[in-house]
Amino acid sequence: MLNRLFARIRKRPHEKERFSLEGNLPAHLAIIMDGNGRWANRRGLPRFAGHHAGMKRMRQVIRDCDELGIPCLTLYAFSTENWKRPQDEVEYLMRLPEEFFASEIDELVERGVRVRFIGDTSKLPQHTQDIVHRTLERTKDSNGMIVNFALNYGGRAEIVSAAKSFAREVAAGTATWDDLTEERFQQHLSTGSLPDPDLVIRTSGEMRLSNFLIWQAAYAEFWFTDVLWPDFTRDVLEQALREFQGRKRRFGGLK
Ligand code: V07
Repeated sequence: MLNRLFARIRKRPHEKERFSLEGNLPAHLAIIMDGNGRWANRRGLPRFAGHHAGMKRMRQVIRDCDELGIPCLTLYAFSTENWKRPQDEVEYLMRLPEEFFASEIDELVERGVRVRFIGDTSKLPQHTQDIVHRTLERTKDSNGMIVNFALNYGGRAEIVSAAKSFAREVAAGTATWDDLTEERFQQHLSTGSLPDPDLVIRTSGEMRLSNFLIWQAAYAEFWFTDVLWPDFTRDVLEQALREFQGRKRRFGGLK
């Protein structure tokens, strides 16, 4: 799976890389895009302006990751906890996928991006679910980078749902409890056959996992920055990747 992913993405001749990361890139980068509200507050803007700036930054980071050759990118767009926010803010957030789809889908298709979703999308407003389906439909024949949106995602809920899914196999007689291994269980998670994230980035100074990919990130490297998500430039991304490579170089031989 990994080699296939890398082979598909590897070096497009017209795209100059600013530094060589060959062989040392994360196969799966996961990002907690925090600090959009704070970014707006600091500028005296309403919170929704921060979310909008965050969406624009996300678009740029997808491009950056594609150009750098990162095969799989997971973005934590909306957690199961985010429903607790004021209703007008939640409504605004639920409109962002539509705006993103309207402005970005052509470029995503052009880049060959395969869009995936994790999380319980059945609880999203119907108009947001429609966008989810249209996005999947438009990118289903792509074979480039995977962009995985976590929408109404929670790691514990995902594990419970995987446990139920395996239990159903046992109830149906297609498995026995003796068949349950880590590998088998993992297949019931929403990330399915994707590689585990090897680097998790969280912006805005918070140093917690907050129920994000809690099973999958068991062996991940973590990189935290005080930079707020709307200010997460290519330079900051490259800094994270360089530090990731440094850690791999120092510890890789000892494993
Ligand atoms: C959201 C912008 C990014 C920063 C974090 C919170 C706010 C893009 C999407 C999206 C989702 C599905 C899709 C296409 C785009 C999105 C939400 C919030 C809920 F198919 N940004 N973004 N969804 N933010």
